[in-house]
Order: sequence, then C-alpha cells, then structure tokens
Amino acid sequence: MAVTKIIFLDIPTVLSVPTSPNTWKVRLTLNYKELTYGTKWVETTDIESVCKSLGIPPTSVLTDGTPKYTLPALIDNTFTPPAFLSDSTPIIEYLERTYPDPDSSRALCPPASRALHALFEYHVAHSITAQLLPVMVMHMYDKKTPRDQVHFRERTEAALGKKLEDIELKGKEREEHWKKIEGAFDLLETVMRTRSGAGELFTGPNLSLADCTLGGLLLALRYDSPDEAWMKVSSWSDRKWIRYMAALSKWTAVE
Ligand SMILES: N[C@@H](CCC(=O)N[C@@H](CS)C(=O)NCC(=O)O)C(=O)O
Ligand SMILES: *[C@@H]1O[C@H](CO)[C@@H](O)[C@H](O)[C@H]1NC(C)=O
Repeated sequence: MAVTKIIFLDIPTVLSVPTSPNTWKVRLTLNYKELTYGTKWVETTDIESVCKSLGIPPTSVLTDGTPKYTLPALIDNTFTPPAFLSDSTPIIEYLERTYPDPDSSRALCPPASRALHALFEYHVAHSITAQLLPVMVMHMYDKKTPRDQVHFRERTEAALGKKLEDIELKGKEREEHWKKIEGAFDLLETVMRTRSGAGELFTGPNLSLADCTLGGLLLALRYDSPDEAWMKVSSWSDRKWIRYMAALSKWTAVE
C-alpha cells in the first residue's frame, strides 16, 4: 500500500461530504491530478490550534493584528523539508509546480493564465460568493457539526450584530436576492458559450483553476442546500449547471 505523503486538511460536516467551496477547490485539484492523499478532518472550531501545532501558516491578518487561519491547508511530506501550505490558490499553484501533468493541455493554471484566473476569482468572489449569506446562512448552519454550529453562530452573530435567523432574508426579498445571484450565474454561462469546441467546463473538457473555483462553489450549494439552492441553480441557464456538474463528477470523490 502506498504511504500517504500528502495530508489534506478539510472541514467535516454532518453529511458524508464536505461543503466548503475553498476546500473543494483543492480536493478537485488533488483528484484531477490523481495524487494519493489522506484527509485530516478539522472542525472550524479547531482550525487555529491545529494549524499552529502543525506549523501551517495563517492566510491573513485580522484588523487587530492577529493572524487568521483557514482551510484548506496541505502538508506534503514527499520532500525534505516537507511543505506546509495554506490558502487554496497558492496550494493549487504548488501542486501544479510540483506535480505538473506531462500533457501540457491538462495544465490547471499555466503561468500565462494567472492574471486572468485572478480576475475570474475576484469576479466570482464579489458577484456570487459574497452574496450568498442572506439566502444560505441557515442551510450552512444546518450542515455543520454540533460544535461548529456553536462556533459559527457566535462568530457570525458577533460580526454582523444579528441573530443568524435574522440574517436570513425571507419572502419577496429572498426571491429578489436569488434573482441577483441567478443573473451572476447567467453571465458566466453567457461568456462560457463564446468558447467553441467540446466540453462543458471553462476551457473545454479538462479542468482549469477557474473550474476548481466555480465547481467548488456549485458543490457547496448542492450539498448545503439540495432542496433550495440546487433546485434553483439546476434550473438556470437552460440547465447548464447540471451538465457542468456531470462533467465535473469524475473528480468529486471524497475518499
Ligand atoms: N483565502 C482562503 C479562504 C479560505 C476560507 O475562508 N476558508 C473557510 C472555509 S470555506 C475557513 O477556513 N473558515 C474558518 C474560519 O473562518 O475560521 C482560501 O482560498 O483558501
Ligand atoms: C484534455 O486532456 C486530454 C488528456 O486527458 C488531452 O488529450 C486533450 O487534448 C485535452 N483537451 C484539451 C481541449 O485541452
């Protein structure tokens, strides 16, 4: 049996699958590259203490100067010294650099595409991800482990000064908010249609960093909210996102 040298840190849920878009982004990459890895499941409550004890760097600094630790993170013991990595895009860039595909047409983020990818990530973060909380907060909460529910409620309510239940939009406001999100997805589908050639993904049949980002987001919506978010998303843009997920499904296994 191969010794697992790559340890991938992901966040558990009460489901059999994770629901973090950022950890999915890296898991898709590991699966696409067919790398052997093991998952270390770390509840959000423990991210800081676990990362500190393992020597994984923080991903940002809070306004009060304290370092912030987030997942995904990855330790690669293949080499000496091992690599200790955090932050999804740098992890993916490391994996590309360290384990390049011999077939260059399968590259996830060739150096020449980095600026375009950065623009794509910025766009998705602002037009979609940042809009999700008012319609997704209770779905996200429901799928967390009991300990993480406590932690999520405390931090989110402190940050926004409202009960989780009051962050959630209801009725007409909720439907209008979903319409805005639909508009952002429709725009993506419109630009994706301008590409000629086979394949449902961003650059064709093979995965790119853009697909890891968008795919991670879609997987999070599908698993966190199969009955609301995914029902909506799967009906948008002439069912584009159903075809997209089918194309992605080769790389969505959770070992
Ligand atoms: N820039 C980071 C963001 C990662 C991030 O925000 N991860 C979330 C889960 S999706 C997290 O770790 N949250 C835990 C926390 O905020 O304590 C990346 O792309 O990896
Ligand atoms: C996708 O990858 C395959 C190898 O798996 C390669 O033969 C093919 O050329 C790639 N397609 C494109 C459009 O890059």
